[in-house]
Amino acid sequence: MGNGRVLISCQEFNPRRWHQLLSRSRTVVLEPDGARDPSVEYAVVWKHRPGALSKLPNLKIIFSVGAGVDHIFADPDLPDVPIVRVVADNLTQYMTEYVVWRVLDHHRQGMAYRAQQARRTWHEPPQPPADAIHVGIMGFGTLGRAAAKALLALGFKVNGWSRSPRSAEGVNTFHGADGLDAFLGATDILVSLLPLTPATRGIIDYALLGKLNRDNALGGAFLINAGRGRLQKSADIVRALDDGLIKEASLDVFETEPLPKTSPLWAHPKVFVTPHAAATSDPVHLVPPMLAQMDAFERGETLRNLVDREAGY
Ligand code: NDP
Ligand code: OXD
Repeated sequence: MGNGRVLISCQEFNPRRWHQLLSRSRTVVLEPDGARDPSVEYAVVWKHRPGALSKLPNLKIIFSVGAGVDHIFADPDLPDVPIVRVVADNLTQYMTEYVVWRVLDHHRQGMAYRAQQARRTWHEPPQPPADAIHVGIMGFGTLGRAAAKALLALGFKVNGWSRSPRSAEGVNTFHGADGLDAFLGATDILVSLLPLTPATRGIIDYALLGKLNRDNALGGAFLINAGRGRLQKSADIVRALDDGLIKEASLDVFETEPLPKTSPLWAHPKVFVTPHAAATSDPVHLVPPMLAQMDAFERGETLRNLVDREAGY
């Protein structure tokens, strides 16, 4: 059993299974009892209450339960300790599946076929091949690069957009604000896998969607957002759909979650909604590497998958 205790601080999420698995090698405490515990050295968090970590005098590391860490930076009293995010094959695989599923559904005209089936219509529209379609991955990081590989294997053309220059075999890469318009103009199906930061908040708006390539084999542009809800302006997406800037959208994330029952996205015939389920954090796969990092840290080794506080991801 390692020495440093672990505080689990979560909202909107039941940490029972995380507690069980972490307890196999660490003493685990919960709020409110653990909130001021001087023997707590690690915090495992998901949307923790602002200020909840500020009373831990010996906190050494914050572990995010997810790959995204915007929920951590929402805390104005965040202690100045390293933050470790999730990078795990299991989560990457889930996200790759989601992206491939949604790209193929738009490419193979799933929405049109479902509408036809409801009308009992037997009609085969023209089907462009994958290599006629350019998928643009906005947020070309761990998840974006893995999805790109799978899409390339299916024959799609792939573009990637990141903050700094990146290269990947077979992918046409763009970066920075200066590269954004060229990236969008070369993209038929936009896949957002960006983190939510001050620089990316609200980036998916009407103007951005208008820059996608609509003159393509599918007869229009498409949006898939599995990054974060606050990257997008939902009202702009609805307007872009209604004005024909984009043909269809698959949305896994929303400005407000759960998506309010009153949202027009639920009933929009061109929108496919999933409840922030693209890539779930499975504690069976994510707790062992967390525990291994705690042990490695106590042996004086360097931490992996650290968040860059200045960049916000
Ligand atoms: P990474 O940090 O590995 O990748 C982020 C990518 O976004 C990088 O390529 C980065 O550029 C790029 N980026 C960041 N800021 C900007 C910017 N201002 N302009 C252009 N590019 C930018 O993260 P992951 O791939 O692991 O995860 C991405 C996001 O996916 C998470 O932050 C989370 O929000 C979301 N997510 C959603 C899930 C779901 O179930 N819906 C599940 C898991 C994650 P650079 O390469 O230069 O650093
Ligand atoms: C994550 C998420 O960031 O589940 O991992 O959204």
